[in-house]
Amino acid sequence: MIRFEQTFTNFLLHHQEKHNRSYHFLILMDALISSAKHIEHYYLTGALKGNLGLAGNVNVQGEDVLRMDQIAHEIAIHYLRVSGRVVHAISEESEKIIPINTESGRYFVYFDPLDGSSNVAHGLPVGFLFGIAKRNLEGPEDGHLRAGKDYIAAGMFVIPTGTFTLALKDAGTWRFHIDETMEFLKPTRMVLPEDSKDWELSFNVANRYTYAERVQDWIEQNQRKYAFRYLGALAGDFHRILSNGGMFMYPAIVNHPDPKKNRAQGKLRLMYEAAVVAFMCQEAGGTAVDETGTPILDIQPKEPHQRTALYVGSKPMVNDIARVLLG
Ligand code: FBP
Repeated sequence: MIRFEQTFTNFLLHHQEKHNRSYHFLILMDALISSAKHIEHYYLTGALKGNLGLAGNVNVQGEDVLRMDQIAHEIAIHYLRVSGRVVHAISEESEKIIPINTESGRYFVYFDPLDGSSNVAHGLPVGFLFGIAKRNLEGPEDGHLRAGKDYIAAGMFVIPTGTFTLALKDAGTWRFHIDETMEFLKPTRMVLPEDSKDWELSFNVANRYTYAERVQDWIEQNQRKYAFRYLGALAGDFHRILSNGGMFMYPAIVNHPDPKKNRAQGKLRLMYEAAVVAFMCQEAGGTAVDETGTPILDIQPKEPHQRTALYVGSKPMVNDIARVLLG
């Protein structure tokens, strides 16, 4: 007896039908999936083709651009363009907002084509993160930057693991696995486990003594309760949190011995990193806040590459540190 699993396309078709929605979103998702498969191919062959090194220039964040960052960006922009469904896109690898189908487009796409740059040179897991918002179809559209709470979907591909996780507004967070025919299959609803027995704590321990005193104190009081895990790529670390529960955090750096290395605004980017995992976490029963205890999804972005501190995961744990942050 051959065992057949539901495909992603079939899953989304039924979702759209059930909610009386259009086919436009399917075309956009097809573009994102084609991008991820293509990026995964380049990443898997990166070492052999010598694509895992530096590109030789610096991005808007002042960071050395990796050859793979450029390749991943180029691939994603190509497929978003040919989808004909995107008004404009914001990419970690482009300083400016990228106008695409400004008249006929229906969605705004905010993405990080290759998240986890410190893993690239080693071919270790990285992520393709994206958030999607919809243009105003009832009236004039001014193209303003959307807060996470206005996203209609957000997702991530953990590359090269063949896993894809997608959250749909008010419809949950779903994980899919790729099969030998390169099809994403077997929709599995992700709900953060209530039982804290497997909960994990994930942060860059090297930064521990650069955090605010109250964050350091919270870590001191709580660290022995949880297993500690850190992959160094948000997509990979959050992938674990979605399965096991717990919290991933990238707090503000405010006590660095070299003041030039302080990051009072946090490191991660709001629109295509923090808000993406916050949206998926909320649809999976969790929550996410910034350094002031403000919900990440409520933060109205002022500029495309705005940074934020991030605390994301199981509600009891995030709410516990949020109380400390709120002071
Ligand atoms: P990039 O998008 O430049 O990779 O930065 C984001 C990121 O790599 C996250 O994926 C990860 O959680 C964090 O930065 C790791 O930072 P650090 O190396 O300081 O721990």
